Amino acid sequence: MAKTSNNKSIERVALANGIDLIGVADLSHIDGIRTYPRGLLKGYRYGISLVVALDKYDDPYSFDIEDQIAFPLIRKVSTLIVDFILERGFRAIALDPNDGLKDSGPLYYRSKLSMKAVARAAGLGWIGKSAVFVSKRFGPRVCLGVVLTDMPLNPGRPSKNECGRCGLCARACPAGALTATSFEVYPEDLKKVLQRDRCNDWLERHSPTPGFCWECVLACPKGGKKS
Ligand code: B12
Ligand code: SF4
Ligand code: SF4
Repeated sequence: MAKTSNNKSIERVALANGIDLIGVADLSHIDGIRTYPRGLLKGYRYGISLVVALDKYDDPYSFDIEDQIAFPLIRKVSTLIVDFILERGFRAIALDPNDGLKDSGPLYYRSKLSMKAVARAAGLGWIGKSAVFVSKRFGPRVCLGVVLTDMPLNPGRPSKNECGRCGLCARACPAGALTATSFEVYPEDLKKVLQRDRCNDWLERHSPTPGFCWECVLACPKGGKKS
């Protein structure tokens, strides 16, 4: 009963402040995942996944919607949720939605924790052949946040992969960075699915709007599209 009311209270805080979808992952479902630091998940039982849908904004893919709108919103709501949980005597920390570890070198492609993995374990969707998280409701056109906590909560059930035989994301990628490889939960070897250097190189040097690209995301037929 306490768990259910905790879920409801946190959901209320999130939805009232602009988050479109929220879910709870039992972290045992991502046991063994790489984190920085290594013991990041120690003492936490749940990952609260926060989803901001992008289609609802006017022309969201023509400007840096992540830095200007979605990430600031996720930071604000993550802080509200952390405060709410701390006030009730439990532990909580927010991860930054742009938590890449370094600007260059071997840790460039690493973050403290994969937010896609938490969103999948929460039952909000799956990791697609595009290597991004595909939400059941909004498709992959979303940005993600995560709050870790030990507050008693009811977790969701991890989702199944629904990509099937589709491969539209790979066909749309201007950098040839995606291979359209099938997998069920997550790719054993991410390099076989996404060539990160190709993607990153496109983002940085060739994209018409330097720094970002949404082609694989926009090609995906999943989730309700605005138009
Ligand atoms: C570094 C980074 C990049 C790098 C590398 C991408 C990569 N996949 O590694 C580059 C610059 C290439 C990049 C590109 C893009 N990115 Co980026 N990126 C990140 C960042 C900061 C870290 C990702 C990371 O940790 N990578 C390391 C690898 C190991 O982890 P991963 O791919 O995330 O997750 C894998 C494992 O966790 C594993 N896994 C899953 N479950 C489990 C369970 C267990 C037990 C285990 C062992 C493993 C496992 O499978 C996952 C899929 O491969 C995240 C934010 C975050 N903290 O998640 C945003 C993030 C992934 N990016 C995002 C976006 C939107 C993009 C782009 C569309 C560009 C853009 N417009 O901003 C492209 C998409 C490229 C693509 N097709 O994947 C969004 C994705 C939203 C979504 N729908 O999923 C995120 C979540 C940012 C956010 N806060 O919203 N990105
Ligand atoms: S973000 Fe662009 S370059 Fe990177 S995988 Fe997607 S379509 Fe390809
Ligand atoms: S475009 Fe198709 S293959 Fe790619 S993530 Fe979406 S459903 Fe999966």
